[in-house]
Amino acid sequence: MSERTVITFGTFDVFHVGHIRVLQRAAALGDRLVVGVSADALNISKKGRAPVYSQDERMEIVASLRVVDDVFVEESLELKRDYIVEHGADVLVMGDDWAGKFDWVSDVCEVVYLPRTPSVSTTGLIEHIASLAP
Ligand code: C2G
Repeated sequence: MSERTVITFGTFDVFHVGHIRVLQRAAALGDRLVVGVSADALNISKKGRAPVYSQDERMEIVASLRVVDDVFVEESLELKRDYIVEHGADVLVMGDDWAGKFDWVSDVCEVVYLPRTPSVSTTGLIEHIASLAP
């Protein structure tokens, strides 16, 4: 049987335990995990600010993980189907904050939404660190 490729997407800014857990659970659904790391420009246009870590730094962190086989830059949310086809993915995994949002790619692959890890977020960490400043 051919290997099963899993694809997932994210910003992975200020990398934390919620990020590693979703990547570990995604990897466990197949043989190979490919990760689209969102471009700085995509974050600026969608969230109105640049990530704390640059896209090169975020790509380097995600690529270094044992559960990750390949990384690429996600330039646009609308290109999801193209990325899935290009990387030969059999399954798209997203955290359930995106539940239902990417069902439109289910013609090219299976779509799975995994529960988020509670009580940890990049925004929360940034606020916590900012509160430590004198
Ligand atoms: N995540 C999680 N638990 C948390 C925080 C994040 O499981 N406590 C998951 C998210 O659900 C997502 C992944 O970690 O699957 C990356 O989260 P973000 O970096 O916040 O990614 P986001 O900006 O939502 O992705 O195509 C999607 C875009 O790339 C945006």
